[in-house]
Amino acid sequence: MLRYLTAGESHGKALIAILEGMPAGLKLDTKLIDKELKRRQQGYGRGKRMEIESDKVEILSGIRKGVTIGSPIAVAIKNKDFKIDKLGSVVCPRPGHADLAGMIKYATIDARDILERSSARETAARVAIGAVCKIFLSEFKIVVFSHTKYIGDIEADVEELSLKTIKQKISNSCLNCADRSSESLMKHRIDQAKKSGDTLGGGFEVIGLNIMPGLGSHVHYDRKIDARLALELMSIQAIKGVEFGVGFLGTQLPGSEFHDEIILKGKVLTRRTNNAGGIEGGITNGEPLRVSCAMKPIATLMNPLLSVDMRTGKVKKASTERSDVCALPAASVVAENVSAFVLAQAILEKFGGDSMKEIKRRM
Ligand code: EPS
Repeated sequence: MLRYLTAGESHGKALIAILEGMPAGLKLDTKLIDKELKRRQQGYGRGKRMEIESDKVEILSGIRKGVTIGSPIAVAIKNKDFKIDKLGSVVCPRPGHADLAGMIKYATIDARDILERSSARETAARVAIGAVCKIFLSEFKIVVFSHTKYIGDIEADVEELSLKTIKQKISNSCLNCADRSSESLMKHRIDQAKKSGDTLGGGFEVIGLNIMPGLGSHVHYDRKIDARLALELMSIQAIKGVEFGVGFLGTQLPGSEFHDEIILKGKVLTRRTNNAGGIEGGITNGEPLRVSCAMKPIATLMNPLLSVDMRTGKVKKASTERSDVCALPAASVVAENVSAFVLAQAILEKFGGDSMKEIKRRM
């Protein structure tokens, strides 16, 4: 069973992860992993940390001459900004961050012990292992990408665009957005938020192409692939909602407009629509995967909300930490990569195989 573990703190020595269960015989080009790591660092509205780090992966195990050998793949991303032991205490927990809940849980009045791990920096490790999974998926022509649907109150007008067009249009967008006119409005909103010491969230969609039917299963709740995707996506920092296909709004439609009629194109079974987002009964149905996430505005405000000083009990403004104004494009890169992990896991579950050769033969 493909599985992974991550470790590491935002200002610790490094972010690390171990991916166990990847078959032998997969060529790992670290440039492709570094490309995903770089994408995660980008996006209009990202904070100053992104000027310090230039995340590169070090593969510490599981390969020989650049090819997997079936053993656990350990990766590390070093922190240039390694200063965890020198950083001061954080005693006024930030509303919306893990600070106060973490302080209560771990019985500390210093949120630094919490935020070092709760920070979105951790997602660099998840992107590194997800990028390995994207390389695995590319062996089967499966492509996973994402695009920005809205930032704050500015929505991208992409309804009429085909998936192919969306994929083309996002290529040189600093907000991973397929609609140029709303992109400039989004940038303006981000500038406004920055000026007033505020932050922005938004929504994005992950799309998967060429995914074969039959991944996941209806037979048990924890084998449903939408449930497994939801877990991986919900666990990304700041994600407050996950929806598949036409999502929450779509559920207001009557069944006759919601469900995707089954049609024949020549000899090929296909659908007239894809409101389900490529999954029915917890199983992929051969249509493109479409899953959207809602991201709350970043919790650290440079114009902070009220909090309480945990040393004195006095009401005070929350602490401020260097932070992003908007990290939506970064979150969507993380979402692509954790989705790639779930798809790779489901493929290995269905087709099994200890080597790429064996899997391809079975497929
Ligand atoms: C981030 C690293 C962090 C933050 C940010 C994103 O680095 P630093 O704390 O040194 O600035 O910039 O994380 C948050 C804003 C947060 O609240 O988690 C990253 O690598 O994505």
